[in-house]
Amino acid sequence: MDFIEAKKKYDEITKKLERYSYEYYVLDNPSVEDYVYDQGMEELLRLEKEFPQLVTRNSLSQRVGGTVLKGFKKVTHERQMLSLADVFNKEELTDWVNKIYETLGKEVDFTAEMKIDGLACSLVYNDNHLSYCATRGDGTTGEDVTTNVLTIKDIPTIVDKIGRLEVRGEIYMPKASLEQLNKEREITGEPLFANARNAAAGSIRNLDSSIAKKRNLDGWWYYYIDAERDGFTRHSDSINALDKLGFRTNPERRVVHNLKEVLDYVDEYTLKRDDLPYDIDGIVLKVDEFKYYDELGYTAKSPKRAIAYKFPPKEVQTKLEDIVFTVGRTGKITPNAVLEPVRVAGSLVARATLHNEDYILEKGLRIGDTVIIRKAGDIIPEVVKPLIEKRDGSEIPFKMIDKCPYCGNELTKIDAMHFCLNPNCPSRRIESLIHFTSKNAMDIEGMGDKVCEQLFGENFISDIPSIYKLYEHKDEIIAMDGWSNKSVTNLLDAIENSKKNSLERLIFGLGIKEVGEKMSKVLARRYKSLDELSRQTIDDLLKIDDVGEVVAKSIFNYFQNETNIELIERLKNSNVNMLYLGKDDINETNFFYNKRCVITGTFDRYSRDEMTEFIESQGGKVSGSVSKKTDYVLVGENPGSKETKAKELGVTILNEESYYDIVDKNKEGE
Ligand code: 3BA
Repeated sequence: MDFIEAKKKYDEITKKLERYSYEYYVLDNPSVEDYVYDQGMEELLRLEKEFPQLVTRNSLSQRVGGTVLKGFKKVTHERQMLSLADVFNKEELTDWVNKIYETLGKEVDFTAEMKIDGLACSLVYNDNHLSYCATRGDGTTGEDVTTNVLTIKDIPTIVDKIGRLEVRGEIYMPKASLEQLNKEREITGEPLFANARNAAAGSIRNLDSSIAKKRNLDGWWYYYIDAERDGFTRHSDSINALDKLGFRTNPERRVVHNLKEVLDYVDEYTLKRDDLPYDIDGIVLKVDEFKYYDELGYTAKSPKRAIAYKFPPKEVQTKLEDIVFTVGRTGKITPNAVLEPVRVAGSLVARATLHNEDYILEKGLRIGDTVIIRKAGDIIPEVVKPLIEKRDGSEIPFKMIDKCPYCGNELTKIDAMHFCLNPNCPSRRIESLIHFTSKNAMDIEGMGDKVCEQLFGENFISDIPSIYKLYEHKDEIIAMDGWSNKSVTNLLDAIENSKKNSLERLIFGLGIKEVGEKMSKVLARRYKSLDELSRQTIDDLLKIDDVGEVVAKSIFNYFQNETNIELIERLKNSNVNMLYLGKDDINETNFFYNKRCVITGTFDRYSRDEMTEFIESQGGKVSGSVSKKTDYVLVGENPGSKETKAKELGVTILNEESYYDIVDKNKEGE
């Protein structure tokens, strides 16, 4: 390879890795397994070795990684949060150990510990009190996630330690909680978390702290910064001290004294890993005695005193028997792999999503192929690749369908996805039923996807209004397998109760394109009845702040459509409530009525989302930047430049206390 070729390859891989990294750190939603990233990185490093001129200050190899999100207050780490270098097999691990021995001129002890699959965070205490908790971010700057972290039990807020104490570790979601959460998300139709890290990160980096509270998170604390200053000489001693101070420290840690003990520890936990109640993705080894740290030094990104041994992913082979298509509520066509059932990471896998046409073509899958299957994060089955050497010529190359498998309608391609845009497609109708009954829409308990599918399959329900006629089939349902008088009665009661829901649930449940949960609330609050909403022109709708052309058109078109008009009429005839029942009545006696507000800094009692919701419920508006039109700037702790700007422009400032007074007054009035 010449330099030009290498440079081209180098740039290509960099671009790919940057995308993976963005998906991982910013979206908390990686499209590939860690090892794909690792492989790319390895290749990059190989190229750099061969062509050192490739390395620039911007090279991935020179960056620590991660990105800081908007929304949380930024925190600069007093000590940079570095990364851990990785090894992927026992040979590389052995080399690493020997290198340490060589550098130091003797054999030394290591602490071996679990590599928790979570989100690295730093807890900072001053004179006994927790000051804040920050995520790692890009290593230099993280996000202040204190409010969220305080929802986790067992995080000490007071410690017996004068002066500054900084403790780092990993916040994670136990396996059982992740399973439960994904089960719930499956029912409500939300995307599943691919692994424990994403789930933990998604919870901690959510601006709404009530989410973190519900998510059952925990922490393991593995790094006592300034332990040496505090008189400790070994990592293991410092962690024991953290334990005494009240931090949860992982009990699997152990001091190992030589290479054999290192490798035995790895073997032991390769087996025990599945029995732990939390996910680990490897093992971390750290030189135990602090006195060697300086001598060992650092690479651009990580301290040489520590290494992560990463477990190989669990993969199995099976046959790709067929590729079948499902149609989602929006008409999106998803190809799915039908697999010869195999056991992977503890459960039987027979299906795996193939996402879209490009995904299949990129992997070059053919029906009849022997394929490698893996569970991304031990949860979501994924087809990794075909084994080309196992082909016998009978395999059939994949061809995307051009007609809907349910209604025969011509498909429309938008970006990489195919859609069936026939609103009457039977498969879309069933998805629309599932959506209508789901938790955040009409919340009809006992009517999840399976039940919807069953009732639809039996022709007891065919579209949304027919749900309210289900009672006509009561006896027939009772007679079906798996149903009893009681369970059918419960279901019918739940359906009856849903008639009383407030308008926003109905609007969301109708599944109008572009109208999500939040928009449904805005519309319900503004128009108070479905009739009023249905009368709005595109221009009327465009007057709403968060409504653009696309949304306005979609809402307008929905109410022009004959099928939809008839559907709403039938719902009315079944006495489904079509009025907004929210008790916040917006009027000019409200403090924030018609006021434009800007929030800066953190407030003890409320998250930013809660404050926004309150101000909006009073008829006010919250915006991001201070201008002459701003009525109030709400200033919490550690405000940003917005406070200065407010003073400059002479905008009224409300401090924490005044804001709480306003909220409290409002409560008294209720
Ligand atoms: N130990 C992650 N870094 C870790 C302190 C060093 C370190 C980790 C570790 C650098 C785990 C990089 C992010 C970071 C604190 C920097 C562990 C784990 N040790 N057991 C050696 O369980 N995932 N991650 N965290 N400082």
